[in-house]
Amino acid sequence: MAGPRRSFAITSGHNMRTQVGIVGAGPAGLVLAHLLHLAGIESIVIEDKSRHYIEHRLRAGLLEQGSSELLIETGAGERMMRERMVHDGLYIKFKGELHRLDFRDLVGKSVMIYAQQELVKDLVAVRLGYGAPLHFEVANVALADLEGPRPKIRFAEKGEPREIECDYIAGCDGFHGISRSSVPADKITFFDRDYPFAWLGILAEAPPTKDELVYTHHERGFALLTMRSPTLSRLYLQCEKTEDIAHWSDERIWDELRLRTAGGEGWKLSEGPIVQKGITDMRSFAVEPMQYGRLFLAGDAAHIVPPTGAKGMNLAIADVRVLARALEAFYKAGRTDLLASYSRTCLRRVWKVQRFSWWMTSLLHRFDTENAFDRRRQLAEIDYLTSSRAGATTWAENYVGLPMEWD
Ligand code: RFL
Ligand code: PHB
Repeated sequence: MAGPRRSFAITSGHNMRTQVGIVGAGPAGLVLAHLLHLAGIESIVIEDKSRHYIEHRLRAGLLEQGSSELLIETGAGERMMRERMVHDGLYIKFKGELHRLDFRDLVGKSVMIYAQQELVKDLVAVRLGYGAPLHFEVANVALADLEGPRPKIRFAEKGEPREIECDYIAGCDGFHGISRSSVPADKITFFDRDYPFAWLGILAEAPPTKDELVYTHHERGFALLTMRSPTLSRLYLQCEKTEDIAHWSDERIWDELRLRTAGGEGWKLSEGPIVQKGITDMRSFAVEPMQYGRLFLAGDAAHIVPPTGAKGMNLAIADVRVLARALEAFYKAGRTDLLASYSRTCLRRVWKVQRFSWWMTSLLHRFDTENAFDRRRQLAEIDYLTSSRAGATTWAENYVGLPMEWD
């Protein structure tokens, strides 16, 4: 492997050169670009959507303590610190009764609500603020020469062909990107699990019903009450996999949410105009290894978890933290050992988070293939987890986020 080279990004005609080429400007690509910049490593980020599109795409909302600390420590968390909503626990509702998991008491940590699109806005502003390259609306992205010392990213920009010659490429282009499919089929193994349901999600102009998230187990299916601000609620309902959103009037959505979350002294679901609605698929998916030649896969490009544990964006941030450290060791000290162990290091954590996301999904959803026995078993497990300190602690420890690197 070639030793470290000086930092430079040259543009000549349609060709560019950089140290790390980053495909995708989601949380993974933008956090990686930021960490590399702080380490004095050049990168070029390319994104196939527009800046407006990625800054308004409604997705995740919950950040683990470790993710938010990373953003704050690296100077990207200024607005987040002002606007975030810190949660020291969460509520579980089952058999119509509310129970609380107190993270602070159990594991001494918290989580926070800060919308993914807001984080993306902050990271785009940080990157453009230091004048680093970020190309939006590129087309026909393709990767080449991944096995050799000078891998390339080819794409079209405003109709013109472009090429970036890199030392390394980070595939941060999400589940539907081109990076993962650039790895030859015999060099990568897929692991996946499909779930027999989906989530219907809404954004409503209504104050949150409770000060923290409410995860609800109900005979009719799972429901989750989360939030984006003191005046904006985000709510999810388990629905059929093949559900057509057109069949869900606002009235029907509120009726179903009321039914599933009902019960308990003084309970009243906070309601308001629905400003957005959509259906989200549920899937568990991972690849091994997360590297091929000089291509490193990170975030949703390498793994997907069902949203029940609120882990996808956090996993993306954990991956790129490992990758940034490995690249820094290479450029500063010529070390290649951390790059060689990137996939192994990430996968140790990825599989623990896969397990947790699958487990929380299995615990709280209604599976039509299961019977009354299984419903009783689920309820007994939730009862155990909310009444045993040992049970509650293991849930809290995973939910607030496992250590970033599992040493
Ligand atoms: P992203 O965010 O998908 O970013 C990939 C970027 O790559 C671009 N791209 C390309 N660019 C160039 N060339 C190509 N050929 C390209 N193909 C694609 C895309 O346009 C995009 O900008 O992946 P990344 O960075 O790995 O981040 C992953 C997270 O976005 C994802 O895991 C989370 O949103 C998952 N998730 C949650 N995660 C959490 O940590 N906490 C949560 O509370 C949480 N809630 C959720 C969620 C995901 C949800 N949906 C919609 C799937 C709730 C929902 C409903
Ligand atoms: C969200 O705020 O969108 C959210 C929170 C927790 C989850 C999933 C989504 O488990």
